[in-house]
Amino acid sequence: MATIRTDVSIVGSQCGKTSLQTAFVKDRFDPRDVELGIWDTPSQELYGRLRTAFAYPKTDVVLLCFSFDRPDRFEDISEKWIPEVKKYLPKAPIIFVGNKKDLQNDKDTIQELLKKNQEPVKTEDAQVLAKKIGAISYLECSAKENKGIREVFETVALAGIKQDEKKKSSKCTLL
Ligand SMILES: Nc1nc2c(ncn2[C@@H]2O[C@H](COP(=O)(O)OP(=O)(O)OP(=O)(O)O)[C@@H](O)[C@H]2O)c(=O)[nH]1
Ligand SMILES: [Mg+2]
Repeated sequence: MATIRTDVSIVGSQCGKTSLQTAFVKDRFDPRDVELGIWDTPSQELYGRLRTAFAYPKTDVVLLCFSFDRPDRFEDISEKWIPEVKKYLPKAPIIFVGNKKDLQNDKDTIQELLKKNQEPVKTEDAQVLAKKIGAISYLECSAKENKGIREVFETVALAGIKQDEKKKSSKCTLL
């Protein structure tokens, strides 16, 4: 079987994107038949052009991430990332990912957030948002504990295969 190339952009506000891709690469796991091109995008505004000019034009699948210990950044998903992704990548499937799962029940994190009258992001809230934004999957992982990383990239690979099939079948229709 020919190798399918899937490019995935990892986006989200300073939430562990680089750690996620590093954990995956270290694991050296390569889903069979899919060659993954991983675009670990910088989230800061200063680098917006790096995402839109370099990463997005090659993107087949989007990994949209948040982190459990930053409930104050959770709204960035609807306010910043979804509008940007829908504008530049209207056809790309979105996989919604909760990073730093280890901090969701971490005592220190809970205590620190409580001081600001906040609490870690709840799984149920993330599931609701996943539906609202039309994500094809919602997954949780921890790069620190190396948990759930493989599943994230397996889901990317499967989405890449589906995208590839779609592209091929639309080409056939044209012929
Ligand atoms: N506890 C915990 N910390 C993590 C995890 N993943 C990343 N971090 C920490 O979170 C911080 C930010 O991680 P990065 O991977 O640099 O985040 P990023 O999304 O790439 O940030 P930008 O590139 O600035 O957008 C670092 O200090 C990491 O060590 C995790 O799974 N658990
Ligand atoms: Mg980074």
